Amino acid sequence: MISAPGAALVLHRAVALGLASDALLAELLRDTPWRTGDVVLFGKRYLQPRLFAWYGDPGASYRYSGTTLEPLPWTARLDDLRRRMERLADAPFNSVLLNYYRDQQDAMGLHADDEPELGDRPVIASLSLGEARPFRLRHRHDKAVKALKLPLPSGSVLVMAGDTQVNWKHEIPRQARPCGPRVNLTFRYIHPSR
Ligand SMILES: O=C(O)CCC(=O)C(=O)O
Ligand SMILES: [Mn+2]
Repeated sequence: MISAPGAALVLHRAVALGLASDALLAELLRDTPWRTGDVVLFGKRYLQPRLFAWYGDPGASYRYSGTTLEPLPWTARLDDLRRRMERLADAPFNSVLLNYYRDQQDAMGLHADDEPELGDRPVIASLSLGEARPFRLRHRHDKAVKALKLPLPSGSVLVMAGDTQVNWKHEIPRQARPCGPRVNLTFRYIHPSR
């Protein structure tokens, strides 16, 4: 449990993934059709300093710039991870966004996962593999609340729930010091009809 006013954050360290976290990282780096491009996903423009891939159930598509980004079908590995994350977070997931931060220059800007497709109080399970990049959280409404900096170790899962997205934004800042690759998987539930 991480103490942050108006947020529900639980960090699980060393979660059972079915294989070692470094083996899983190597497998995902090798097998994922990583892409980049001019895509807006969850309100963020994806000409980004990182690569990504989007998997999910057939209905869990995301509309952007008049187009629909269809999810790739679940691989056996990602489906197995999805079930593990559902048990851990006690919530259903029908999609996963993979982000690949190749080195210290790859990053994700400050944002909240508060798009209507995600529903009002989304449960998001965030599995980190590889380099333990700092995950920064800032309160959206109260400047007096101190920012948080959580290193997310390889094999850890951060579950964000409750009003976390209403009250906080988060980011993976660029780093000055060289670092190795990191892959993050955010398991989400997309409401197809919204
Ligand atoms: O890489 C991370 O830990 C965060 C990813 C994230 O915030 C997102 O995909 O929305
Ligand atoms: Mn996010």
